[in-house]
Amino acid sequence: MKKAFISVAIIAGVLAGCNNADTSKNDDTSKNASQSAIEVKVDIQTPDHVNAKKDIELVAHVTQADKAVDDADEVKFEVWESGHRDKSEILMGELDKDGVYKATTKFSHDGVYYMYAHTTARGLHVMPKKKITVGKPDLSKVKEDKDDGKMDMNMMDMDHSKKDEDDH
Ligand SMILES: [Cu+2]
Repeated sequence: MKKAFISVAIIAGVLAGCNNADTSKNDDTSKNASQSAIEVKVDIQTPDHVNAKKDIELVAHVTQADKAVDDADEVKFEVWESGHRDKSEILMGELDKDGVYKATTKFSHDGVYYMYAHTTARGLHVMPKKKITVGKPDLSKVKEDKDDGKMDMNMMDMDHSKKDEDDH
């Protein structure tokens, strides 16, 4: 019985997390999940400014009640250049230690980038977003980012009901 309930909580968490840009907002689905589980916090520790053509560590620190979470089901980094969410790159984070998950990437050119740390742990889905400036981009040429917090991928496409609301 317990196992079945946890699966439902995961699905609710995933849908709530990936369809709303602001995950701190409690809608009906996330409310159900949060009653059964203590909040999972994800702190992105990648610097705000990095250099192009260098190995950059994408780092997420996952905690629950101030304790490190070493058993996250998945920490998936999604990185894209501002205005090019359709060309985002996915990198799987691997546990380093003490709840710190890492992946290494390289930015080929200066620009404004965004990343999500899609984290599924303890039956919840949390996905903080962070802006990363690479080098010294010409800000007059940076495309505005139209990301609205939705994941464009396979299973996340299930929830079409939300789409209309979000676009207005
Ligand atoms: Cu997500």
